[in-house]
Amino acid sequence: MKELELRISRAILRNSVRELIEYSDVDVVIVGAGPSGLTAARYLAMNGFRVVVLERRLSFGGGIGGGGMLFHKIVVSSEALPILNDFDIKYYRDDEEDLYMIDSSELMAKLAVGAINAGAKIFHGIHVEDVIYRENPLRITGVVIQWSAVVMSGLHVDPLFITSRAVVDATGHDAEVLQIVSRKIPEVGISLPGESSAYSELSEKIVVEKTGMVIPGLYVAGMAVAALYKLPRMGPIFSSMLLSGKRVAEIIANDLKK
Ligand code: 48F
Repeated sequence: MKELELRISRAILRNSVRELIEYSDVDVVIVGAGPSGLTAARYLAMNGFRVVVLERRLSFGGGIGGGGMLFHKIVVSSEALPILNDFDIKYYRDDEEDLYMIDSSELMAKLAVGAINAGAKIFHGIHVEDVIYRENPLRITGVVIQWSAVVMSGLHVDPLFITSRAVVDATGHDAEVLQIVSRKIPEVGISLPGESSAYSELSEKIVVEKTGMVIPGLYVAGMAVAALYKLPRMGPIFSSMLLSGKRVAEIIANDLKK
């Protein structure tokens, strides 16, 4: 019998590499495992699409964990309750306001469980550093990936690629994928003004309305929508993040089925 150390290592390498090869070509790449990305992942996977979520950190939930100024409660309005029910997330109504309360830990955990149980694959510690594009007609056809540890080390290491029929920028306030596209493919004409100051009620509405395709193959959801269209920020009310994730999933499902 070989040493256990060798058997452990070979089992991890064999299974990880097999899956990385399997997920090197998918229907949808979602960049970011925050609330919008995880919600989109569940609804797309439930619809039968092969979905991979790439998250540069070693955790789920993006901005959920910080709650509102580190308090452990998240707020949603009644519009998001059907999504909470779909994910089996517990909530209750505030004593005084028509707002619904969720523990941030439960929201993070159950959004991730919901996405995974629906069949989405989530890889942690992978940083999306660029996109793949083709001309005539111009289209985004995948992403360029690197280990987050390599990015943090500052070493010069060439990346690898994942091809897909759709890429979703669900990277939050910085809209990192859109920033890259606006800088590196100027001919697509994307400019990124960044979000505006707080106006929660307005922002909750328009973020969902403006969710969708940016250019063929590239979609935007969550706070990245606000960065793209200079919409106000809304703070720790998360209805529009969940609704935006669901909406982008519906739009992509419709586009890919054509
Ligand atoms: O920031 P994040 O939670 O985005 P979101 O889904 O939700 C925004 C809210 O959390 C909150 C808010 C709502 O009221 O204002 O901020 O729009 O999650 C984005 C995730 O993307 C990851 C990042 O680590 C985070 O978990 N991410 C960002 N850039 C990259 C990335 C990248 N280049 N590659 C991989 N992951």
